[in-house]
Amino acid sequence: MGRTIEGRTAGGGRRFALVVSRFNDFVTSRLQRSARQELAMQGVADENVDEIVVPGAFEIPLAARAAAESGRYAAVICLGSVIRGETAHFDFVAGECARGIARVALDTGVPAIFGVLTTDTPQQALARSGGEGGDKGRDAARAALEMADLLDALRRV
Ligand code: INI
Repeated sequence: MGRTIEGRTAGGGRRFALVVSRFNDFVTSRLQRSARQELAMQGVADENVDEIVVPGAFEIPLAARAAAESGRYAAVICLGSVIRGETAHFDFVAGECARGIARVALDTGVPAIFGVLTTDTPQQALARSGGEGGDKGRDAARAALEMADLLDALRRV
């Protein structure tokens, strides 16, 4: 049998970017706090986490791309909240955001993590940002740590 190659979440020594959208900041501030807490728990020093603020989820991919292309970060963690109840163009904003983030990762080779909640209601968004429905900010940080480590491991194979 061949090898199993899997990333670990221990993050000491690596730099990370958080791209956080201001729209629905009653949710995105919770995602940001959880992501930062998780990075710290896993050994990432506070000064190794840069935060980039954008107006809304639609703008996340462009800022994420610039961060990824800078070569400074092991991964870019994208945090946003798109709520269907508040916009007729939910599908455009959420769809373009998701597609754009995926493209950043594939085009640059730097993990770009989709920590964007897409929900029908504000209540669902709150529940999934550290409430009874889970914690997307923490999960996004863990995915970033794992993918950064996995890509390093794959370079060594
Ligand atoms: N941006 C969000 O991040 N979440 C939303 O729910 C949202 N709504 O409801 O419209 C939203 N719109 C703004 C959009 O992301 C852009 O900032 C704007 O269209 C300017 O390009």
